[in-house]
Amino acid sequence: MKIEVYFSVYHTLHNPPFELSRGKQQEYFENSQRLKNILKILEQDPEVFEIHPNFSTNVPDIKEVHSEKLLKFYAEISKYLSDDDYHIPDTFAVPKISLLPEDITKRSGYFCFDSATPITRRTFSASLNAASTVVKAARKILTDKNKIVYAAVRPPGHHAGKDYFGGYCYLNNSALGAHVLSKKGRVAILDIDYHHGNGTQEIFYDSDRVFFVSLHANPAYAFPYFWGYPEEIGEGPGEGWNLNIVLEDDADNRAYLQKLGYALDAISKKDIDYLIISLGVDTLFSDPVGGMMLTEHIFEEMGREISKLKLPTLIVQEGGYDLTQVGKCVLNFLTGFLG
Ligand code: Q9C
Ligand code: ZN
Repeated sequence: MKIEVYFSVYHTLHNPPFELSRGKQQEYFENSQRLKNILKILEQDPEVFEIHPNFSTNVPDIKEVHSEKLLKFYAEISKYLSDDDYHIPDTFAVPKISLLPEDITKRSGYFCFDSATPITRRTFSASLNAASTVVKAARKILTDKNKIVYAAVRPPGHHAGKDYFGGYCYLNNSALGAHVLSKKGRVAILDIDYHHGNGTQEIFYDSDRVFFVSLHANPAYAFPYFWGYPEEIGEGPGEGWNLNIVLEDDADNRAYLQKLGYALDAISKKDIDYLIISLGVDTLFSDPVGGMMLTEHIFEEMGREISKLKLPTLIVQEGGYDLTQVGKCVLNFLTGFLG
């Protein structure tokens, strides 16, 4: 069997010069080398990976996932910034504040929740291209349910909410894909990035059309800190449709597979038609941003276990920052998935 790979060709347009993390100026970990490394490895096996570049930035229904004021903000700040400029908010609105500053350079703190997510002139274009790639990939799943489709995209998406951005994410790619699929059936999103997918959780928190299941490091000490606890189970019709499974930083392959087993069990107990995997490989022991104790081989095992759900599956790239290993981890996952 083949895996169709869709990739966001304009990802290189998003290339901020640095990030602020723990109060310090650091290299931008979510850089274009990540995706280049992944594609380079997948290109080596054209028998298995059928690679389709996506040049579109068209995202129909984007307003059903993100607020108009967030999109308007992106459009305006893109126009404001010159070519090698970058913007990092320095003053953040607490959630209760609803006033929106007129000045575009002061408005970012209303939408952004961390200091590691700079905006450049082309950030919005690159993000639209990533989102558009995932929507295209989701449509492919609808027309051919036997397909396994992998969306090789950046910037990633799972930290971006309806009305906010952060954690290297601007538009929620997986949520946009889930939105497309949820019109035709029930969807489960399995988020295996090291970090909790707070944005995806928020977008579907009151929905019983999309079951969000996330395995991640304990938010007591791991980003995004304010979300990701097991007590967060969804609300209204969505109650019971949000599942957070917490791991510790010392989690090894065994501990991880055990908890993945719980997640897969929970998904198989619901009547799910489509699966989206938010694939972060920043659980690798050597990852400079995340990092549990997982080794690269475990990703193959993870893919194999998840494939046993036998669901039409869309795999969406999220984190993974060890530039020498990210491609190998993704390859292992996809190989495992094929069985
Ligand atoms: N060192 C994704 O993996 N910075 N986002 C953490 C503490 C933000 C990660 C700061 C990490 C965001 C998609
Ligand atoms: Zn992550």
